Amino acid sequence: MELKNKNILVVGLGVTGVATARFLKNRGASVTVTDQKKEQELKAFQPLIVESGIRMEFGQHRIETFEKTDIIVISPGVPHTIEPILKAKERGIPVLGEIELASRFIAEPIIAVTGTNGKTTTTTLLGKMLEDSGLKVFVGGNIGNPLIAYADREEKAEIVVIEVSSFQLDTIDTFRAKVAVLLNITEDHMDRYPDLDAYAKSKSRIFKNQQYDDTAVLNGSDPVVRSLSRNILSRKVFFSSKEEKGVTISDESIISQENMSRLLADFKLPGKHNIENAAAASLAALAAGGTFEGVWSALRKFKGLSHRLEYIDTLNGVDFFNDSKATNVDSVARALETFERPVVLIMGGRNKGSKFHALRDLIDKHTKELIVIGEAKEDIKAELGNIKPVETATTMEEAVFKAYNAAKPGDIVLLSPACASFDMYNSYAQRGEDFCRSVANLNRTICYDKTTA
Ligand code: UMA
Repeated sequence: MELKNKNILVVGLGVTGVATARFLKNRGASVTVTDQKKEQELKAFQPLIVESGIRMEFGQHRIETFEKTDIIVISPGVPHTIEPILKAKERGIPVLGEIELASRFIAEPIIAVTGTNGKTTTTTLLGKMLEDSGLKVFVGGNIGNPLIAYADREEKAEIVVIEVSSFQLDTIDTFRAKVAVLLNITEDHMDRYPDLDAYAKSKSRIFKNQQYDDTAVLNGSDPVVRSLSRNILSRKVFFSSKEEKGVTISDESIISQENMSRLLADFKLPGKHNIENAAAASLAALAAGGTFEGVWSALRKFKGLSHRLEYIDTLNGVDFFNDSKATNVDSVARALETFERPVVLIMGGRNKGSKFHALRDLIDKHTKELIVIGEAKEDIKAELGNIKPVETATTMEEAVFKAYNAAKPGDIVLLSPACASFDMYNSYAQRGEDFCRSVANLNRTICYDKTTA
């Protein structure tokens, strides 16, 4: 693909926009970046491209800019259905996503992971399995490290492992994954897709362009994933979770059932969903050239990731868990199913069009009280309020304090919001850190009360 002297418009100035603009500039393109936010709101990113002589248009998207460019590259957070993009497409201007552009400049095999939940855990674990198998690996994508940054660097890996979101899959064209993993599909991002069907179709694009000698790793316990698998051309390997710990696999050409059980027996993270993630990562790693020993070594060492059912502390017998990454209803369901002791649940944030009432049975079975925060608090109250007591809080500090007061020794306080964080924070990570800070402050208050009593 020739980029030299082409006028290229990059839409969205986040981590992807910065990396894309630099990549294009390094290949001799004439680059403009546009973002609907005002310049003051882009202070974190704007200085990163200012030195490279890249033009910038902030505060709005000008249709003329879109129409007089040769190629448009969009960031994942930019819907491909906004008016200026539709108008440019009508004029025949190519519109590519960053993953599509990057993949055209990557010769190494790409292993891609998608699904509604568990993507980051599976991608990270898969990367470690391949590393422990002795391979040089790049791990990136939706995990926070754009693929285009890898395409831009000189030092190459032997294999590329990426987490891909539905937003990124919406704008692929020739992108081909040597091994593609689909973990699960439940409702999410209903503020961007008209219905579950449209969202699922977008996820299934991960298999687009796969050939007979590629591999698809699929969750056989997920009915939506199963129904999507019919049209896949590549070798299909299903893993299905069992009632007791473990999975069954549909095709033993990658690993025998017995050896898969041996691997999973040494995996420590709690919950059926984590067993599914570990099985998917193991199958993908082995299909991509990883060794049994490498997979086993990574499974044994893996301690999980921050903000995903992460144990924080125990205060007077109450255990605190940070699950800030649970930004949809299904991930809260998975978290609740993991606990047998009563849970005081902190939920809320920015509603992504979720149906909170789908949690009614689990809330009834596992929780003793709900503490609701953020923009979605009234929606949550309306849908779940008549099952268990609900209190509202305006800050995380207040939510943690109220949750602790509602709990008894042996209970669990769980932050698992079922919402995006953007009403109160820049990211789910910042929200999780605020939760951890609030737990630490509560600990100090309790200790102080004890010493002064
Ligand atoms: N913007 C416009 N016009 C629009 C819409 C947005 O200019 O019509 C601008 C916004 O004002 C903003 C910029 O686009 O300044 C943001 O773009 P972006 O959201 O793509 O930001 P990045 O920092 O590049 O982050 C993206 C992914 N973000 C999203 O998908 C929303 C990151 O995933 C990803 O880590 C990163 O690229 C690197 O690949 C985040 C995420 O929440 C973590 N992903 C979703 C998820 O996991 O559920 C899909």
